[in-house]
Amino acid sequence: MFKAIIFDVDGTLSETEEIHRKAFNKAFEMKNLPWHWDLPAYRQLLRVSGGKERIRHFMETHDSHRLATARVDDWILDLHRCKTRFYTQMIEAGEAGLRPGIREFIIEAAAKGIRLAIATTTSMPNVEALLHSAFDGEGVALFEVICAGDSVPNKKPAPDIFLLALEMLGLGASDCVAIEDSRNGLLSAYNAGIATIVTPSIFTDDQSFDEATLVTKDLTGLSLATAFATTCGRKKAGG
Ligand code: XBP
Ligand code: MG
Repeated sequence: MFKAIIFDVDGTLSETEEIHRKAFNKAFEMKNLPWHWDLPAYRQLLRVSGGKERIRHFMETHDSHRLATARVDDWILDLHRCKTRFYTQMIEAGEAGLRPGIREFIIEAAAKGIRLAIATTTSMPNVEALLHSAFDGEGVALFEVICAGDSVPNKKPAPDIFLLALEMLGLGASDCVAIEDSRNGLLSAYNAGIATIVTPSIFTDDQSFDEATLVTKDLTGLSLATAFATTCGRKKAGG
C-alpha cells in the first residue's frame, strides 16, 4: 500500500476554479479594468498555472500596452492580492464544498495511517481557507505537508511542487500516489515519477490524461485498495 497520498487542490478537492474566476472578475472591476473572463476564456486561461502568471499571460495576449506600466510586476502582484481577498471571502462564506468522494477517501486514508499531503499551484491563503471551511476548521491539521503557490520557482506542469512534497515527506515517488484534475497537474506529478489518479473537473474534462494510472469521474466509491491496485502497473516518467 502507498505510504502517502498527495492531493492537488483546485478542481480536485473542490470545484473552486469557478470561484477563482469570479474573484478575478471582481478584482478587475474594483481596479476599473476593462477585463472580464467568461467561462470559455477562463477554460483556455487555465492552461497557464498560477494567478499572477495567468494575469501576465492575458496582458501579453490581450492588453500588451499595459505591460509598459511602471513596476508592472508590483502592479500584477497588487491586482492578484485583491483577487485573493475576494477569493478567500467567498470560500469563508462557504461557497465551495468538497467534490464527491473526497471526504470519505481522506477519512479512510487517515484512519489507515496513510500520510496526507497537498501539492498545489494556488496561493497558501486559498488552501487554508478551503481546508478550514470544508473540514469544519480541522482541515489544515489533516495534511502533514502543504506545498503551495510560490514555494517553488516553476509551477505545474513542472514537477517542482510534487518534488518538494516528496522531500518534505521524506518519501520516494514510488511510495506515493497523486490525485489531480488537470493535464498540467498530471504532467507535474508524472514527471516527478508519481503514479497519478485523475478526476477531471468542470474546466478540464476536455483534456487528455494518457499518463494517468486511472481516470475516474470522481472518488465516489473508490477504495484505497483499488486506488493502490491501479498504481501497481504504474506509468511513470522514464518507463
Ligand atoms: C490551480 C491554479 C491556480 C488557481 C488560482 O491550482 O493553477 O493558479 O487557478 O490560484 P491547482 P492563484 O494546482 O490547485 O490545480 O490565483 O492563487 O494562483
Ligand atoms: Mg487542479
